[in-house]
Amino acid sequence: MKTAISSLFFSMIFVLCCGSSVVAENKNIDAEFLYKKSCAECHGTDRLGAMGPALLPQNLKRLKKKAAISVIENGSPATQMPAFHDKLSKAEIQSLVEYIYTPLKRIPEWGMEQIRASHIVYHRPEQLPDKPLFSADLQNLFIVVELADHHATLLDGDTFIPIHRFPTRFALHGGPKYSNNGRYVFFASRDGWISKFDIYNLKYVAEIRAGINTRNMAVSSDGRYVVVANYLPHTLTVLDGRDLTPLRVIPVTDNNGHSSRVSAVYAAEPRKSFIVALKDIPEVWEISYSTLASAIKTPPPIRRIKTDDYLDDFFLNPDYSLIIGTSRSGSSQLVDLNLGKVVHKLDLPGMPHLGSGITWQYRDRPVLATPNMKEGVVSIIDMTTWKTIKRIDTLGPGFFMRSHENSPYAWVDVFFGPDRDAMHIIDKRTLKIVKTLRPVPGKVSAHVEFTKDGSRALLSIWDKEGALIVYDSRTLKELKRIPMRKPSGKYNVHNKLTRSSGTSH
Ligand code: DHE
Repeated sequence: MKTAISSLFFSMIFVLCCGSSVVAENKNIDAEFLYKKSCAECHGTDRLGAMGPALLPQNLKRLKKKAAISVIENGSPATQMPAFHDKLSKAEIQSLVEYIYTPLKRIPEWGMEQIRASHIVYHRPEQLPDKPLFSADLQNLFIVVELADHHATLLDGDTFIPIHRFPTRFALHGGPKYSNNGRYVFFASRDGWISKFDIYNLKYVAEIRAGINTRNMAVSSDGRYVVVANYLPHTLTVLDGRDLTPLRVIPVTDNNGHSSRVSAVYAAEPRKSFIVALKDIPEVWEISYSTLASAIKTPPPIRRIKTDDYLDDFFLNPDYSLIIGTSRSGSSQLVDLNLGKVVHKLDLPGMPHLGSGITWQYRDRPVLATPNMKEGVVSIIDMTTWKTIKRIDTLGPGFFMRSHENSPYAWVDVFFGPDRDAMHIIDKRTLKIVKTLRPVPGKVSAHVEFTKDGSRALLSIWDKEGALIVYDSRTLKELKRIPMRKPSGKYNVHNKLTRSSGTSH
């Protein structure tokens, strides 16, 4: 006891002494210079976000300064944020935290006027021919996003020969969305640009900057509406899916006027609505497609469902009646969209990356499986009782899990740690890891997507000089390597449009 008290006393003295020297040192540190040197490349010179999120008090509301210090020191396991403890002193980190919590003198307005002014229409969709410029199975095409040099590749899913490679906006994030039976694909960049590309004519149709710092976007399957979820400003932007004309900016606030970043928006096709989860208000919103027809004149009615906690990450079950949501504090909840309330607590050890969960039939019941970004474990949840029936230990926290209706295997990556070059293959019938691939030792292997018939699995080597590796999904033998520049994700038209249970939508 005595030892504990004296060591507490000494550590208090240590903290006090160090604290005062940190304060003294802080005065001599040029935080703005430090920010430009260490942070601006990812978070934007103006702190408004780029590859990384905006660093403003408005967006850091839920992060205590102490936690912010720890993020800068140790990095953030679920993101690309590196650790700075060996590059910056304690005082420098402290001054950076003060700097990012200082309000900007002026946050640029990004309302209807600015959005409208950014709108570019390259081609009126109705003026472009309906016949594709190439021949291929149009349902078995892939779009591959190549992050290293901000390009995308249209890939033939039968021959695995690239059809067309084209530039994209800086730092695309999230899955591109297909509409109109796969003719068009929509991209969202972290800095708010939404682009519509005509796959048949290999041309951009239109672009618009819908936010300053954007989270993701959803498109109704007929392509009529696009809803963009923003971190900054705290808004949803509704666009006409045909040429991206802006229809309405919806401020995201609760009934008391508190505003919130948007966690994500998804198109719930069976419900004919958009589902929106919020980051700073414990609510889920539902906005019906039919109410958007008059969005230009009147604000669409919003169905607000109260939740027990924030929904930082979530996924929807196959018929879109339930949301499985997790918050950064670690709580997981099941929200019933029909009943309009939280119906269960869930036992998930950490936060899954959005859209990482997949479902399949295991014995007599449907199960949901998800990796998480904190621990090396895949949780298998019985979707009838919502109990975790198995936790499969992996070699490290993972980002993405993927399968296909015709495949007996689920592939899960190990995105972080010394084994980040590993890809586990889980037998969906036994819930056991049956193989661990290391396609390129030392380089991250991640994000698998299947061909339309599920016979081939495509895996990314996440490197500037990376590759897409094609596997026979039954024998697990490698068939082909296609050089690619950090192919962050690949998206199969058929699997996305049919909402395959083995992938994200
Ligand atoms: Fe993602 C999807 C959020 C970090 C690559 N990621 C998504 C989606 C969201 C999201 C909301 C769903 C969008 C959609 O498809 O509609 N991502 C977050 C985060 O909150 C997190 C943890 C922190 C952040 O930086 O925002 C995060 N994500 C990353 C990365 O660091 C990754 C690996 C690299 C990158 O691009 O920044 C990354 N996220 C991806 C990819 C998808 C994605 C490749 C699409 C997966 C799919 O198959 O649909």
